[in-house]
Parts: sequence; C-alpha cells; structure tokens
Amino acid sequence: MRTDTGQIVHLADYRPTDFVLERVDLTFELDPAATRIETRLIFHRRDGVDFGQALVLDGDELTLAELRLDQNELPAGQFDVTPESLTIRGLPESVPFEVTIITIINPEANTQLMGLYRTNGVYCTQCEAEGFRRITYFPDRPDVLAPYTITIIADKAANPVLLSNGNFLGGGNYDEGRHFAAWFDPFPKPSYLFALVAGDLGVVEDTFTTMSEREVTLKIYVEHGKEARAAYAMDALKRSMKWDEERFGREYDLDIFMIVAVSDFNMGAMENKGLNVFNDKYVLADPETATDQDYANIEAIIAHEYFHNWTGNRITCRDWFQLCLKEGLTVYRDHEFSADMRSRAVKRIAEVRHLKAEQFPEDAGPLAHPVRPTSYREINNFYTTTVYEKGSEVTRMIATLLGRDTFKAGMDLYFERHDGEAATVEDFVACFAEVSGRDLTQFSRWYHQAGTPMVTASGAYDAASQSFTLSLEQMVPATPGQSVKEPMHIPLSFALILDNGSIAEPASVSGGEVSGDVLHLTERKQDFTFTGIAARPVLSLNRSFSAPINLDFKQAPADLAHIARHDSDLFARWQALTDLALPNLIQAARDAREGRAISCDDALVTALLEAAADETLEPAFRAQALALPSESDIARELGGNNDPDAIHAGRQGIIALIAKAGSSVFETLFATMARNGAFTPDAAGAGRRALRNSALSYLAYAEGGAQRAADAFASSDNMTDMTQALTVLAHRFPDDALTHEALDTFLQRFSDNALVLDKWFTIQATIPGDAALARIKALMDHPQFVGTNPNRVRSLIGSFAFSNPTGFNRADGEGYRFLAQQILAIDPRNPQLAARILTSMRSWRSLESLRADLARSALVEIQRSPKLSADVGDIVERMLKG
Ligand code: B3K
Ligand code: ZN
Repeated sequence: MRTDTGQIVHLADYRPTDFVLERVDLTFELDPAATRIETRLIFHRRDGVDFGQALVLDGDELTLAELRLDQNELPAGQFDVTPESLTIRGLPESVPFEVTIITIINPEANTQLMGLYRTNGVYCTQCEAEGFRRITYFPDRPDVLAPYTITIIADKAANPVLLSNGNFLGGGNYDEGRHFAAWFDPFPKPSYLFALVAGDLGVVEDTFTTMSEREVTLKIYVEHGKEARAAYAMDALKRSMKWDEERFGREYDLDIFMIVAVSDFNMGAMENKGLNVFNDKYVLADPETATDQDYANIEAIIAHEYFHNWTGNRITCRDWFQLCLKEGLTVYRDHEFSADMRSRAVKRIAEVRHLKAEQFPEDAGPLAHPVRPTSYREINNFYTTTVYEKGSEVTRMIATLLGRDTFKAGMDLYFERHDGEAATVEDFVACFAEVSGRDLTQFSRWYHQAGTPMVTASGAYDAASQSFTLSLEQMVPATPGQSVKEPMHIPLSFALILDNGSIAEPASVSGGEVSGDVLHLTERKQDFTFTGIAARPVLSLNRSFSAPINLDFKQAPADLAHIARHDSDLFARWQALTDLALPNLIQAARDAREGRAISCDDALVTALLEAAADETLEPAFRAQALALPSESDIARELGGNNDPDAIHAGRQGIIALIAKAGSSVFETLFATMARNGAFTPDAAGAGRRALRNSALSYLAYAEGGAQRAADAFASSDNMTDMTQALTVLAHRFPDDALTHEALDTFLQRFSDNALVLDKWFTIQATIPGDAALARIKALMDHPQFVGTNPNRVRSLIGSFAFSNPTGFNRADGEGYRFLAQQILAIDPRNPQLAARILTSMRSWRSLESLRADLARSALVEIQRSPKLSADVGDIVERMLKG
C-alpha cells in the first residue's frame, strides 16, 4: 500500500514540466506474477529550462530492473531511485534523448485495482488518475501528451486476445508458445488514458460508418458465453456515435473502438483512448437478468465513456484540478443524450433526484469542495458528485444563459481551439464568453465557490397596477475553507401561471435581466417587477431545475397544486408535488418522534392520485409523481438534529394513508399497466413497469399485501418486475415465510450470475430497521459473498451504509462501528473502495446528538489506525475537521 505522505497539492503551484515527452514505446512481456515492461521515452528539454535540471519521473511501489540513457547503462551516481521516483541527472543539453526503463511488476498481487492487474484470468489496466506510475517510471500527469507504440507479448493459449490503445499494427507468433500484438495510437495522450487488456475473451463485432463515410470496427469483449448480453451495449454505442455527430459535430477518429467488460473494477468504466474498460455491470444486459435501471445505466455510461473521446481525450485536462472540464462536461453530454433517447422530463427528474440525494449532502457537509478545487491530498477522492453532477449543472447553466445555438458555437470554438491540448476551466469558459460577448466572470463563481446557494423568494401581486413583484435573495453557505461568499449569477427559469392554466406574457419586466423565460439573479437581493398581469398569477420558479439551488419559497398548497396541474414544464409539476409532500413528511417525522398520530393534507393526497391517474401523462412521469421524497430527502430538508427512525416511521405513516385513500387507483394501475406484448427495454415499456410496480408498493399496505407481492414475484418474467416485487416483499415483510421462500427461489435461480446476485444482496442489505446489522453480518458469511469483488462489497456493505438509513444509523451506534471495522479491513487491500464507502458518513454532523457522538467515535477509531491509506486518511481527516 502506498504510504500516506500527507502531502497537499495546490493549484497555485502548477508549473509545466521541464522536459517535453515526444514519444512513448512500451513492450509488455505478460506474466501473472512477474510482468516485464520495457519503456522507451524520447524527451527534449523545454526552451528556457536550465541545463543542469534533472529529469524526475513518478513511480508507485516500483522496482527498477534496468536503466539506460541513449542506450548506455547509467553509472550509479547519475540517478536516484526509490519505489516512488526516479531522478536522472547529466542529460544532453540540446538534443532529444532516450530513456530506457525496465520494471518488473506483479499483476496478480495488485489488489488495489490500479495500474496493471488481473481479474478472472484477464490482464487489465486502470490508470486514471495516477495508476500508470504503478507500471513504469513516468511523468505521470495529464499535461504530458505523446503518441504511444505498444507491443504485448504473452502466452498464446491463455491470452489469445492482446489489446491496447489506437490502431492495430500487426502481430504474430513468438517463441515458446507465445505471441505478440503491436498497437499504435497516433493521438497524443496523457498516461492516464493508457490501457492494456489481455486474456481469453469472447467478442461481439459490428461496424459504424462515420459522417465522413469512414468505417469504424466496433468490438465488445466479454467473458465467453456472455456475448448475447452485449447486444444492448453495442446498440447504445452506435446510437452514441451517431448522436455526437448530429448534436456536436464530433466524429470518431481511430479505425477501431473497443470495449472490454471486466468483473473486478473500482468504478463504472474508463474512457481509455479507443479501448474503454467497463465494469461488466454496465455492459451486460438481457431482460431476464437486467432491470430497466440497468438498461438506462448501460446506455448512459456507454455514451459517457464514448463522449470522452472528444471531451477528455482529444482535449484533456492540464492538471487534476481541472477534472470537471472533462467530467462535468461529459456528464452534461450524456444527460442530453439520454434525454433525447428517452423522456426529457422524466430524465431531468431522475437527474435532480440524484443530484439532491448525492451532491447536495456533499455540498452541505465536511467534504464540500468547489467544482474546481484548489488543493487536494488524494486526487482519487475528488471523483465526486460535485465534480461530476454539479459540474454538469454548471455546463447546463451556460447552455441556458447562452441559448442552444450560441452554446453550440462555444463548444465548436472549444473543440477547434484546444484540440490536442491539455486545457483549463478558464480556457473553456473563455470560448463561451467570446462567442456570446457575455462577461462570464461572475458566473465563473459556480466553479470556485462551494456550497449550494439558497435562494429565498416571495411574490406579491398588486391588482391596482396589474403588476407582480418577485423578491429574491441569495445566500451561499460557508463551506470548509470558504467562509465568505460572493453573490452568484443564477439563471432561474420561471412562469407566471394564470387561473386557467395559461402562462402570462408580461408587458414589461424591470429589476434585472430577463431573457426569454429566464431571469438572471445576480445581486444578493433583487426585485423583479412584471407589468400587464391581469390577475394574480401563480409563480413557478426554477423550472426544469435551471439552477442547482435550494429554493425557499413558501407557496400555499393550493398554488403548488395549481402548478402540479397546469405547468407546461413537467419537471415543475413534479417539483410542486414534492414541495407539497415535504412539509407533510416533516410534520410526520415530528409526530412519530413525539408518538403522535400521523396525518396528511388532503391537498397532497388529491394531487398525487390525480397525477397518478392522469392518462394524458406518460406512465414514467406518473411513477415519479408517486415516489415520495426519500428518507434522506426528508433528512436534508430537516437540516439537523435528525432522527432516522422518526423520519422512517413518519414517511411510512404517510405512505399508508395514501395507500388507503388511493387503493382503487392503485388497483386499476396495477391491472392496466400490465404488459400486453413482447418485452422491450425501451423507455415506454420501462415507464409502464415503473408505474405498475409503484402501484404494487402501495397495494402492499393493504390486507393481504405480502401474498400480493409474492404473487407478483412469482409471475414476473423480467428482472425489473422480479426485483421490485422482491423488494416490496422483503422490505415490508422481512420475517414472513413468503419472503424467505422468494429470496431462496431467487438465489437458486441466479446462483451463477454475479450481477444478479449483487441485487439479491442489495435488497437484503436495505431492509430497514434494527435487525439489518445482524442480517448484513450473516450475509458476509454467505458462500456467495466475495470480499475481493468491488461490486459485491458495494452491493452489501455499500448499500447498507448509503441506502439503509434506519439500519445503518442504529441508535446504539453499532452500524457505525461495523462500518469502521469494514473500512479498516478493506483499506489495506483496496483503498479507493474503502474511501468511497466511507463517504457514506458525510452527513454525520446533521444527526441528532447521541448518534452524532457515536458516529464521531467510529470515525476517530478509523483515524487512530496506524496504517491508513492516503485515500481513507484524507476522507476521515476532512470529515472530522472543525
Ligand atoms: N474517468 C473515469 C473515472 C476515473 C476514476 C479514477 N479514480 C470514468 C469516467 O468518469 O468516465
Ligand atoms: Zn467521465
């Protein structure tokens, strides 16, 4: 394990390298325990750099076997080497020179899954962010770009497939049953985009003809026997390639594009040039084994990694502080793709739910950081929802401010100006400022100021002057290291909805800039006055979630119901339903805590059931309308002193009331939303299943609920219906014999399918209540629990910590202690996985004081461990600070 040096990297210290890397030549002789890598690097000194300057290369747990400078062995005095660095002195003054390095590494022993490792007999790499330095000594930073030539030599029987980045140069047989393959990637790239895969894999092949009529070979490699399950991924890839041409004018550039699915992977997928490596969870799908959510994820992640070819690979990041330049932008691109493939409104609702569930808590807690941070201790810990999802929201706001065409022009300029470069956030923003003529200085604060802005709104109608005044005030909360904040430029989409549901067209607006249906809040306090409004309108604000803010706007239930019924923006209708529900859920949590009976406003019940039954609305939307804010949504709204048991009990009480009032609606939906044809994984089919399963979840509150869920489970013919029914059964009736029976059936049926078994573990890990911990512990002893497989660890321990609020936050603190022990057990093997799961405690400070104290003790226990990785050390330190 890497030793924790505790060193902090600062953006302000950025300097270009002293030496320019011209070419990289790598030869791998693969062996499970002793892979030999010969690295040849051609450098020249950058203009203006002192002649005496030494070349310093990065390493991580490396052993140097040989070192040559221009083919000559170096005398001991001319270099220094440690596992972490290689320093070479006495370099030629004005001509390019060649450094040859030989390292020997052990892929089999690489449990961190960074660098070159083995998974199920397959060699594979993960180099982002700093994994390449675990393969060879190298200037391992994203602003060092070069073309790579790769030769792979390996045993032919065990590794018939030998892959790397770029185009295939050739291959052939070698001595002793070995063979080789050579690849050349002409596009200069940083080392984090390097990839190598070797092993015995099955393949699915197809082609794509680009807009300039070039034929590109497409290959998806999977374990033998799983080829048929890659068909949907291939389809998603071709749709992504087409979409990027049509929407952004981006054409693919190599002769071949490959995807490899592996079963041990720390994250979702990786955009290595021409050779994407994927967690097999985001490649493999068929109706029998994949849920609709799996299909949607595959589509989105295939697209995301493919889109990186331009936003990330052709234009990369100058340094890791610029991570959002490729990640936020690429998430925005994949969101837009999915919105075009599916229902835009439903997609937006899902995005906002995710943003609020994951990014808002991060931004409100001890791990808050700006979209473009200025310092880090462990870069792996900055692949966050703030960089990704808030980064995407910031890009979306640029598109909102500029309008679609000008935004496109800015993207075109960015691609043209920075192709082949390592760029910065400033470079990106400058392109949009230039094409629009807009000053984006204030807007750029979105990159630099952490924390979710709070906007307080109030509206007043004056009948005499037929005017409506909207008073806005913004506040950005203090976050770690940033106590004082400046006002932001916040684009707020709005509508003034009249009694008959139509949208008022104001005669004039004063008080600030308004473009189309977007008003620009730029001051701390700002009043906008709209004239020519004949009658009191209902204001719908932040439609489509045009800005990632918290909105404090006390609207009467009748006004919210009016929006929920009439807004032409479906997202706003959903938001209004949520806003109607939240006060009820909060009150219910208080009532549950105090032991009072739980009640619910009629306005909420009526509005929900009306939306659910409205056949003019698409089923997927109606399902979203029925999905009440989650327990963590309620906790976030409460903001502090949270009691997860009370929140859970209150929410359950409200659901029971809605279930009772709406039983006939739910019966009808359950019957009418049944499928009447062949299964299709598309958005329309998924929407019907979502609505039917939502109805089932309410029906389970009625008499005979367990039997009903068990019947739905037994009659299901696809993984979505099956897991939904099993979840309802297990979560509502954990001790019922029907539940045990169904869980057993599921286990027997899918015992040889790891991805489906992950679902079996997750469903049980998220059963609410105090008994959860004992259940988790028992499941850890299950023969199918594989502690070295990240998907399996996340499905059990991750799901427990992130998605089981009552089980994890047991009042006696045993959930936290358990997590601490698990983190300490995972950390020596896989620090990235440990650190990621530990972030589940990011909101510990908003718990009620007894739980908060126990959570703190567990964190302190982790911190006291003598041998923490940099990854876990950094998270735990930031979580405890202040
Ligand atoms: N760029 C990778 C993430 C790498 C994470 C390294 N710790 C996947 C993606 O965002 O597309
Ligand atoms: Zn990405």
